[in-house]
Amino acid sequence: MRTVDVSAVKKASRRSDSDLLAWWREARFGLFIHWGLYAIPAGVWRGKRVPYIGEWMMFREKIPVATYEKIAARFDPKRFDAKAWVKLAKDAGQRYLVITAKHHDGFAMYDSASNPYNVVQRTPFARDPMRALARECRKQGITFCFYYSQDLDWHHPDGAWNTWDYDEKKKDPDRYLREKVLPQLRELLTNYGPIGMIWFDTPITLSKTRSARIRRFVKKIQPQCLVSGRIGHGLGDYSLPRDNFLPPARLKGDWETCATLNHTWGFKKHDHAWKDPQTLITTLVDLASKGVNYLLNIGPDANGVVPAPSARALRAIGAWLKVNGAALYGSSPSPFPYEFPWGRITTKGRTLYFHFFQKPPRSFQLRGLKTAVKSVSALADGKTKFAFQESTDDATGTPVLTIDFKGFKVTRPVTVVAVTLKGDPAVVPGTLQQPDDSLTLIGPMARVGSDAKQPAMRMGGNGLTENWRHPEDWLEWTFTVLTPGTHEVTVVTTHQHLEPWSGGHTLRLTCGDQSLRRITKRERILPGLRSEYFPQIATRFGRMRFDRPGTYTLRLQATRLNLKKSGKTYYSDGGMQFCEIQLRPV
Ligand code: FHN
Repeated sequence: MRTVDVSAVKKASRRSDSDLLAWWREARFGLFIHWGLYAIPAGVWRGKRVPYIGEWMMFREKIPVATYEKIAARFDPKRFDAKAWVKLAKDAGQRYLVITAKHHDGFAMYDSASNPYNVVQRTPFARDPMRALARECRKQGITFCFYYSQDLDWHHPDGAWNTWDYDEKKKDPDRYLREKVLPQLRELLTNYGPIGMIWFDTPITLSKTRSARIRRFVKKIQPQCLVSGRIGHGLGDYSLPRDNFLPPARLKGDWETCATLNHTWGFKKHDHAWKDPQTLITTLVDLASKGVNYLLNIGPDANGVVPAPSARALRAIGAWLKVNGAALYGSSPSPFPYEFPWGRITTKGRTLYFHFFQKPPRSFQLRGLKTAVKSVSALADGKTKFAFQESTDDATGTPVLTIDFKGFKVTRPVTVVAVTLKGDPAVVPGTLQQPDDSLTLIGPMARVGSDAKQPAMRMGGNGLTENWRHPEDWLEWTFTVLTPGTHEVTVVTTHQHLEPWSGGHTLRLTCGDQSLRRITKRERILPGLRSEYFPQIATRFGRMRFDRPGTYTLRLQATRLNLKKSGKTYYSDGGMQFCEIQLRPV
């Protein structure tokens, strides 16, 4: 086995902390690979389709260790081709690759000297696929990273969550760390060259001390190696929201959303719910505009074959990135904290990239950009220039940029226009009414307050409210109306689709002398990207009128919270997860 000179790795990588994330920020898009023994049952156990994600088979069916171990004897992926997998990531335009070195089933998919339950010792394949992948990644210029399940381990007697083979009371988490996690991390960090990141996951039972110990251990061996947010206790180098989560707004700090191409991570033969390239490209853009990396997963089958629909979708994203990559790689989020009805914005220095999800009107308006514009051109050909005009809305003083999109050519599914500025981008800070007269009040732009001394509710880093469990707490927005009129008011809340929705709360909305009161009901789920895994549950509240142009203040207070029905889970505090208020002209 090839070993790396650790002192050389350390020396080469002694960079300041802020530089550590530079490659990852530049990358914006990565390939996740879930591959393990679970690819053999592929979602079916003893003739029965097992619900939920494929790699959770052992847990869902409470398969005894002795039985599950036998699957290894059938693992012989004849068509595994490291070069082709890495080439697929390349073709997709992905810049890093994260693969499951050990998932929750405890099986090491690499040559682990410290634990015999691994792919070399227990399978007829008897090779280390990670060696080949590490080599190929280096050759093809992709940053190689490992996924490692540091808490859940259903194989080790002291690992978390196997209570059908092992007595919970006898578990010693420190022994698990000592015997399995740390020795295996040492192997992963010394035998495969420089590792971009260890992607830790599901820190459900880990104490802060143990998370910190694992982090220190990694950094001591490879100081430049990133540690994912799911190391737990906020100790990661960047943050992760829930799986497949698309935030409602731009986030503060560094984030990554990991996502599935169908509904599972590990291969399942009957999951054909493939996302189409249009959805995936739009999601990539949406996330980049909010400062979030996209880590998109494939689950190769037991033979080592990447499902054809996954490969097709990834290549379609790559084709789009070939033309439009300048607007994505190394981009910063939009200077505007909110989404636009027409698409999204990414930023690179003094250039703003407008990503249109549909063809814009010939006379297109952007409100709120304070910096003067130098030029507007199509990204796809770099030649087509568009005329523009800068003005100010008389009544509110809002800057308005009007672009004449004569000759606009659509590139499916997202067309990018580069807007070069004369200075650094600066925008009007509050919420503005959009040219289609709509207004959207998002959580992260609200003031959080309370009739009590201190609000118990807070805005979570992921853009949703946390701990909204007290009727004294409220959110308040100030926004600017340019075109007076009457608006239909809708409140949108959400939940993770497999967990209970916290609804039935009585909410009061007040704006000047207007007041609306309703109970949140699942009246309809808004269509769109975000709803697939986090249904956007809309409740209509009635109408509000804004009689004159100018600024308004609106307060949202939950006067009665219905918390009995909404259960707390490992992830959710059971309170109302508020997304936004939509004000739409009638
Ligand atoms: O339980 C795991 C799951 O199997 C999968 O690995 C995902 C990927 O983000 N992480 C956990 C659930 O969040």
